[in-house]
Parts: sequence; C-alpha cells; structure tokens
Amino acid sequence: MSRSGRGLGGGLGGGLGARRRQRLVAWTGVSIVVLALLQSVALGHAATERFIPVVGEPLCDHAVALGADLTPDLDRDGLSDPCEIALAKQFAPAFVVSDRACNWDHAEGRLTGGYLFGAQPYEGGVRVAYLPAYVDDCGWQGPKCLLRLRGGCDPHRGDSEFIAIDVAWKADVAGWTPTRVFLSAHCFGSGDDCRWYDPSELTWIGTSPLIWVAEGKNANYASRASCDRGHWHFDTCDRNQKGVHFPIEGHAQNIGSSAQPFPWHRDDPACVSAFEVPWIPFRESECIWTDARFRGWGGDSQAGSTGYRRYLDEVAGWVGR
Ligand SMILES: [Ca+2]
Ligand SMILES: [Ca+2]
Repeated sequence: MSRSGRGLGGGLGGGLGARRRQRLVAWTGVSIVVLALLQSVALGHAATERFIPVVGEPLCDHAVALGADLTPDLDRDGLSDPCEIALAKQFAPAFVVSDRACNWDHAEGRLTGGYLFGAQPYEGGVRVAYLPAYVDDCGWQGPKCLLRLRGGCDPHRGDSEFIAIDVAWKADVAGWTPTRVFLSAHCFGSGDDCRWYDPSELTWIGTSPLIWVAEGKNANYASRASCDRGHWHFDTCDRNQKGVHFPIEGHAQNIGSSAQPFPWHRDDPACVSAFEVPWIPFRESECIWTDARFRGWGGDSQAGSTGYRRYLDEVAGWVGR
C-alpha cells in the first residue's frame, strides 16, 4: 500500500467482495475526492489478483477480440473495433492530478486536452495505448526554476504524453490481465523516467492503473513519491488530490493504425481535427502519425513540444504495421 503515497495509504486491505467489486468497476472517476481514492486504492490492490472480464456488448473474450471473424475492423489491424473500445474502457488509467495546475479544466473536471487512444494485437494479446494530448505544459513553478541549467520554467503549448498497457487473455479466469505498463515522463530528453513497469509496481483500481501526473508538467509516475523524485526532483505531486479516469467515449478518439489512421474520420487520414474529438475548444488539427510536433490543438510549433510519431514507433511499435 506504500506505493499509493502519503495521504492515500492505510490499513484498508482485505478481501474483495462482489458488491465492492461492482463499485470499483463502476467507478466513473470524475473528480472524486481523496476520501474516495483512499477506499478505491485499498480495494484496488486486491483486484490485481483477478481481473474482471468486459461485460456488455460484445463480450470481448480472446476469440471475439482476435478471432478470424472480425466485425468490423475498419483500421485493419486484426483486432475487433468494438473490442478496442471495450478494452480501452476497461483499462483506462485512473489519473491522480492537481486541480491547481494551469491546464486544469474546471468545466470538464480534467486536464485540458484531446484524449486519444489506440489498440492493436500484440504477442497474442492486445496493446492498448492512451494519448492524453494536453493543450499545455505549464512548466515548473517557484524558485526551482532558477536552478535549471537553461533557466526558466519552460512552459510550452502542446504536451504529448503516452501510456501503454499490454493485456493478455487468462483462460483460467476468463478475463484480460495486464502484463506490463508504459508511462511517459520527460521522454526522449535528459532526466527522463520513461519506462515499462511490471503491473506489480503500480497500484490498481479495479482494472485501471493509478497514475500520478506531475503538476503542470503532466509527466506520469507510479506513485506520489516517484513523482516527487522525478526529473531531479523538479516534478511534484504534492497537491495532487483529484482522481480522474481517462475518458473513452467512442471511435472519434481512436487513432486507428499506421495502415488505416483514423478510419472513422473523413479528413486527412494522418491527422485528427479538433472538432472530431470531444472536449477540445479549438479548431485546429494534429497530425499524430507524422513527424510533426504536437502543437496543442492550434498553437504554434514550439521548442519543448514533441510529436506522437516517436511514441507510436519506438514505444508502441505501430509505425509501418
Ligand atoms: Ca481494429
Ligand atoms: Ca486499432
């Protein structure tokens, strides 16, 4: 329980009863308070032992998700499109964020961004990727900015963060289980903490990994303590108190595949327009399958911002497939 960090720990372990399990799965994650997280985190540990299959239509067991009779598979990746949604919902990260960050959206109750996802077959299972394409990197705050080699707090428009979860089918429990998790934190730069995690390194709320998001910088960590150590202790999660599920509503958010990018959209297939994605108050497009920098849904290309193609290529292995 120590991984949950201070303020979220406690001796609340024990068995996972059916009623509690239902409550966990039904957790909507929209701006719950710390007290709710306290309970969920404690229960989530027990849930790592046995994951609950997707319910509803369709029931995406292994045969349905990756079987020969796919209906439909518009991005032609060999994974049933309805199952892409179902698995993305099932494993949607549970972010612990600070509502003091400059990019906090009070109306939506989440960090401002276009929340995209993708899913493709991987080693007999499925790799699900989450792309919280944030409008802003707020930079750091306070006197520590003076300590930086280049000086300044380095805010910039457009912050491409990336999370991936590999899941495998467990026949003995008839459910999907995570086998590893990737968290982005200052990727492709100095002082990065980007890496794959074993599921046991994270805390789980039902089937959702609990991810600590550094205030303003949006870097992702497995615990509050590791967040506070991040990027030579410049990152902080001291004021993170909000729990927010990564929202999955439909294929408008699905990036598709390299062979069929965004098949659910009618415009430039390498790009996604802001009006096609829920929650984005802008009218520009982002070309995440190209080498272009991610501009924050309508900003200028700025130093500090990076594109998504490198994640899709080097982390997900999806470019050219
Ligand atoms: Ca598909
Ligand atoms: Ca797909």
